[in-house]
Amino acid sequence: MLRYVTTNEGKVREALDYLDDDVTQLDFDYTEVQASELGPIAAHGAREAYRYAGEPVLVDDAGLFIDGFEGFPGPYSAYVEDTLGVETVYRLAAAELDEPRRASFRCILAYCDGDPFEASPDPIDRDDRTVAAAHGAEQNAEETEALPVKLFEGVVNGRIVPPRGDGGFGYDPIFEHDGKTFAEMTASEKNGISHRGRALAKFATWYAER
Ligand code: ITT
Ligand code: NA
Repeated sequence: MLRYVTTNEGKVREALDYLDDDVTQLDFDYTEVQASELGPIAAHGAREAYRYAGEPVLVDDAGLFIDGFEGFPGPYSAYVEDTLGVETVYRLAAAELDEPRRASFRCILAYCDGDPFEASPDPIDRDDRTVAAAHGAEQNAEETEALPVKLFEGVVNGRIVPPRGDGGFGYDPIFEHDGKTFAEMTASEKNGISHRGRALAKFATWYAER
């Protein structure tokens, strides 16, 4: 059975649209290593979650990248949502940036099942490895780092707008794509074009062929 590793119910609802009934949520809060990109965070999370679960795992790491803020909040999106809140992120962008305030949502899915397969090039560089090893000290850090991980990326472009709509979750109300915010879209509309939907479609194709 495939475990979708996240503490976020919103992600699970979207993922289940792309994956069959054989998938269940694993509510596991893996260590988020500090990195400027999502790949290393997701890869480390997938290895840690696989060691924890002993079953195939798919980790979903996502974030909002605002162009005019050099990608902020990016990998820190969850922290910034919890501390400042989405509305404040909009107000900061409105105060500091000219229209159209371009941004993108990015999602990286990281798959690990302990089997050797053609893994993605390891996205964790040497500095991140040290951090990851320190966090995973209670496990066998070296063995964990050797686990192959396959990454799938999805990106969607849009712009930061005043909050509209009450669907979705997180930053959806302030992210507009094609005239609608993600929070104004139906679940299937969002899933058809979103960063998560795109990454899930790639994963589902690869997984079905295994
Ligand atoms: P897990 O790490 O347990 O999966 P999380 O919510 O902390 O749950 P992330 O670390 O990936 O997830 O943080 C992503 C942040 O970006 C968080 O604030 C989410 O609300 C937000 N986010 C992710 N996907 C989103 C989406 O599709 N729409 C709006 N906001 C999203
Ligand atoms: Na998180």
